[in-house]
Amino acid sequence: MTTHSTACILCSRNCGIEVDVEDGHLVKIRGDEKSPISAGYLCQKAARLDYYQNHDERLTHPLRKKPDGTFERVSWDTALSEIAAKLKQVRADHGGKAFAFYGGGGQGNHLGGAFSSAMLAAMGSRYLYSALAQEKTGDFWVNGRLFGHQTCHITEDIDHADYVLFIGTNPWQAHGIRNARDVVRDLGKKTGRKMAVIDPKRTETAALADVHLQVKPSTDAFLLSAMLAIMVRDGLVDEDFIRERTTGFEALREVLSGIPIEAFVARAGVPMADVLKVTHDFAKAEAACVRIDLGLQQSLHSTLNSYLEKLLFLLTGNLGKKGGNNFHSLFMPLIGHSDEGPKNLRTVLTDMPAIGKLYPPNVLPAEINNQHPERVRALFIDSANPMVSGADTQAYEAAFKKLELLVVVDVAMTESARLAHYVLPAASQFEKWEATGFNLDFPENGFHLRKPILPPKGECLPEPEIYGRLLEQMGELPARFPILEQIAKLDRKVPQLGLFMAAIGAKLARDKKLRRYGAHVLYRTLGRALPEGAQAAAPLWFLAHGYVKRHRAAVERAGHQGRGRALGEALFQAILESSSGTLLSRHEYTDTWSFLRYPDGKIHLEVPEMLAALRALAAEPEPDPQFPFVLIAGERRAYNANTIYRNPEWRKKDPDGALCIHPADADALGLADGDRAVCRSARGEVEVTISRSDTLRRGVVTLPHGYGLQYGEKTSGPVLNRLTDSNHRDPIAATPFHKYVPVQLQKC
Ligand SMILES: Nc1nc2c(c(=O)[nH]1)N[C@H]1C(S)=C(S)[C@@H](COP(=O)(O)OP(=O)(O)OC[C@H]3O[C@@H](n4cnc5c(=O)[nH]c(N)nc54)[C@H](O)[C@@H]3O)O[C@H]1N2
Ligand SMILES: Nc1nc2c(c(=O)[nH]1)N[C@H]1C(S)=C(S)[C@@H](COP(=O)(O)OP(=O)(O)OC[C@H]3O[C@@H](n4cnc5c(=O)[nH]c(N)nc54)[C@H](O)[C@@H]3O)O[C@H]1N2
Ligand code: SF4
Ligand SMILES: [Mo]
Repeated sequence: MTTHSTACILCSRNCGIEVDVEDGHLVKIRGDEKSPISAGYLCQKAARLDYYQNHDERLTHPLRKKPDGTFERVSWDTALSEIAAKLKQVRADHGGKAFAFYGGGGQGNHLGGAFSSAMLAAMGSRYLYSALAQEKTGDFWVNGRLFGHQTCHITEDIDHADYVLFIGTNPWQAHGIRNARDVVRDLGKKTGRKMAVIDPKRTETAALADVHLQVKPSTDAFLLSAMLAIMVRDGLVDEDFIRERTTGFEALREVLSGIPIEAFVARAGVPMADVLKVTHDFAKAEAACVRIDLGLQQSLHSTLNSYLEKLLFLLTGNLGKKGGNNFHSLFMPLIGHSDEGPKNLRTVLTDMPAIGKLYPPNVLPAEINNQHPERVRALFIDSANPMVSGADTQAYEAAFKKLELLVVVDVAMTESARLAHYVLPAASQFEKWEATGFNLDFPENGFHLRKPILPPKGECLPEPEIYGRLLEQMGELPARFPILEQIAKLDRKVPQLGLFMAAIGAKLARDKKLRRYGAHVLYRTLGRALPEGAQAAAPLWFLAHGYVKRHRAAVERAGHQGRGRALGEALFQAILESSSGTLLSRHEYTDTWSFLRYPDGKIHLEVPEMLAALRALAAEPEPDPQFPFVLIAGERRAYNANTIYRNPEWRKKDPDGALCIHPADADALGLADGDRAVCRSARGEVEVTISRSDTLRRGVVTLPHGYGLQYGEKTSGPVLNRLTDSNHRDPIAATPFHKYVPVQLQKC
């Protein structure tokens, strides 16, 4: 038996874990107390990670689809040379934009993304589709407008806040914040700190809150605009902050002054007294912050919601201070900035621009399944399973069958992989060097480079090898760079001299085409000089230098030392050496202002599209009564973890992913616990098992996401996205309205 430090890969927190490994199994998993980020914290899901590492649907060899629809085993050389030939043919016949890439990283594996993104460059396409663009792009768009750049992402300093407002998020189950259960439990103790929750369900988090505003689903835009209007009416706005830090408040004030507060609060279905209390307590708290997630981002008015929740902390002056909301640094560039001008490449059929350099999964089926000469014909999917996780399973199924080339890179035989022409087996996150790019904390931000703790199964390869070999087959990348390799070896002995930096800089200046393959060049040069086979970590050297350039003082405060370039080297070295993760930076609260990207250094509160959407709210019709229930399609529960765990045996309870319904609603339909029922939307239907729960409002039902996965011959739980429609989406970001799916129910 051996013991190793690594991380849990099931959610964005990537808590540090210590694992005992025996005979290829993760036999015992403990929280890693040496982690500077999670400090030993774990939730119940992590203990069962062996179900991710070892199961019957793990891929072990490259597979090629035969004409009869079954797969045959082929060698890596065969698979990659055939894929390369097909890609070149598509590029020659239809142009590179006939190629799209979906995914490139899941909940914990973002190192591979540095290498897979080269595929787009090689093809000359920018169509990067990502799960982030089915939840967060409305938020990124608003950030671009308010703060001047779509990468200005907000975090919340819950540990130091006196008042925390959770909207549309259940950290108890979903986490998303550091050591969530400890933090929420602590807030729930009557210690003088307060928390309020806005959620249609009395979640575990809501049950601990001082006030729970149990809103009607998808009425947050009404509720939040009423709260903002109350702030204006009752003199709760921080006028000094508005004057010093913002522009455009007058236009906003005018719209907010016209909000019919009583009518909007009534529409949200919550008591006015509670709304007043939350608004006043939030505004008057010494330090307050807002934490949001899918309940706001995947419900009606998604992008508008992202604007309104930010106004809560902006109008009360809670940005850029201890216990408030703040910007954070990013070590890995998970998103970029997409200019809204004509340079932004729009999709052919749906006319969608990129936001944060990402395209929304909701438009992909339409972009494939059409007769336009410039349609998407070749697709790579990596670390994602859109057949199950994308809205509108039926639309994906029809679209994927039309593709001339579908390649899936995954660790398991997924529903998407079953439709592919080639399936390429990736080494699991415990079989390779890996890291998360979800380092979104402030004032302290950390990074954890994880070492492999097991050898790859069968012929599995890490992503840097898969994509590197493919680029070689395409004639895009040489296998070796002998001179740079030599210099890298020398450089590692005396990195302070910056020999390698000078050499690679000169090489890339001479050979401009190579620049797009920077991660691969580093992998093949510096990577070979790194200790312990840490080849895949080579791009982190570049990122470390970039990070130091932007945040030198904060990096020094985190304890790293070095003059000039040496600080970047020291940071990189610390990352390489710390098996439980390292602190990257320790910011001061006032640093927040340096993240703002408008040349005037201000927050631009006036966003015309958002003000128009606010004005339009009052005239919005009430929901269609044809469907008596609103389904919240995709709840986080104790036993789901996206589509990462495939073997259903990992679950200790809720094997069917039951539909939760209020007992009075269940009685009206004659439904007892455990009964089966058909849940029908305008798009499709699924069979469900009933679970009665008085934590819900009347008329609201919920289903978990991440079920409906095939394992052997069995599929456990509903294929939720058979109910959702890719056209039921936000007008700006095209994010799906998963939290508002009108449905009917009928006992089987
Ligand atoms: N256990 C578990 N944890 C996970 C995941 C998982 O699959 N399982 N997935 C991870 C991922 S990818 C993500 S993005 C996060 C998501 O994390 P969360 O967004 O926190 O999780 P959800 O349960 O999807 O939604 C949060 C809450 O929104 C509420 N809600 C629904 N509709 C509305 C509404 O109209 N208004 C308001 N105010 N609230 C509403 C729901 O009742 C729910 O309690 O979780 C991560 N963590
Ligand atoms: N109706 C509804 N649909 C939803 C949601 C909802 O709430 N409701 N939630 C949405 C959200 S927020 C998200 S983020 C998405 C998530 O859905 P996806 O974007 O599909 O991502 P995951 O489910 O995390 O799937 C990850 C895939 O990566 C594979 N994988 C694991 N490790 C590796 C690795 O090292 N390399 C490679 N190449 N592959 C690996 C897994 O086997 C799995 O197939 O689902 C979305 N779908
Ligand atoms: S909070 Fe997330 S990363 Fe941490 S143990 Fe739970 S699932 Fe894993
Ligand atoms: Mo997500």
